[in-house]
Amino acid sequence: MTDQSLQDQALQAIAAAPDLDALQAVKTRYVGKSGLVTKELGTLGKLPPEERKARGAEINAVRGAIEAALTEREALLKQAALDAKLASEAIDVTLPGLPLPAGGLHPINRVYDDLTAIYERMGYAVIEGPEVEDEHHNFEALNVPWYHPARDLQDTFWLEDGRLLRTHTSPMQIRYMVNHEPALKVVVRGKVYRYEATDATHEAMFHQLEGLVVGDGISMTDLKGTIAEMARGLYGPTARVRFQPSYYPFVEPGADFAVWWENPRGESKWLELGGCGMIHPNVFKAVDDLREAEGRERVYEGKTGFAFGLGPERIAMLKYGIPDIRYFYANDPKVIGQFRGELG
Ligand code: YSA
Repeated sequence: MTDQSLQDQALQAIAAAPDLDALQAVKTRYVGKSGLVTKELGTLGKLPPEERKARGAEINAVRGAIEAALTEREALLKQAALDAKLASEAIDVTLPGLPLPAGGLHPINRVYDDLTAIYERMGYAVIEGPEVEDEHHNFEALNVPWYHPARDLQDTFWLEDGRLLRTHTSPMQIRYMVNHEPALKVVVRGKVYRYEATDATHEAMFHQLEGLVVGDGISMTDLKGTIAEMARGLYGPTARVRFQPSYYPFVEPGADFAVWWENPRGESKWLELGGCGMIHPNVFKAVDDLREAEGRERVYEGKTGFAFGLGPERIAMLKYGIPDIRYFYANDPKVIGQFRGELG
């Protein structure tokens, strides 16, 4: 092969090399240790000395041309590889972002918000209170002495220091009256705890809404009107309420109340919501005793008032079609994921 055709062949192969690996193969084939051009240089030793210089210059010219083409092609391919990498990693800042899953209000908070809105419209203050209570506020001051059988109705989680997890929101009646003078209207929202076996409608931790109204000349009629107004707020203007006599030591008389519940699918039933009644004089006396012990005036003797307590879980179960109370607190994304955004 002539020098010229060797050079032409090499330059063609260089120009045709599609990437750096292919170019490296071409380099090895022509100017590598045992490449075609290198081999040609190896033949110089066999020439007569006077021809060597000229022949050496010729082969080196071919080698120089090939190496120059290799360098140029290598720079080109490197740039192309870099351009391709940059293009593949480019970020299109005009593309819309990935949607982030939005949180939502827990069904119990939704029901609480509905209930408190109803009571705020009627002029009630909305408060919360401590979940760790003492025996006096949870039982004694509510006319439930230690020997009273009603204590068994609310099995208690006791703490090692003698305090307890409140079994209902009623102790806040006492705390609020000790710190406020009548007339007053207040609702309490918060968690309560009972040491009891759980089933589809009973949990060891659940919620209550407690209402308390104290003033002069407050009667059972006011209580019934208030519960009826709440029922209308929850279930519309034709909502019906039922009262049945019941016993709670802190009220006299006491009652349980239920609301007639129906949904568009034609299901309906009496929904037992909670207990209520006219505040027992012993509760007012216990409040005045606590006030006196704190150096405050006794102001509750001779006052009248009513109270009620209900469980929002029952309302939420029916409203959202949740068949088991335990779903509320199991944190299963399949359940709570349905309460994202603003539904219901
Ligand atoms: C009664 C009279 C008043 O003047 C003031 C308040 C009350 C209510 C009283 N403190 C009380 O706790 N009554 S209760 O034991 O019957 O509970 C009230 C409501 O809480 C029940 O009607 C029910 O809706 C709910 N509840 C009770 N135990 C529950 C529960 N919800 C879920 N799991 C449980 N284990």
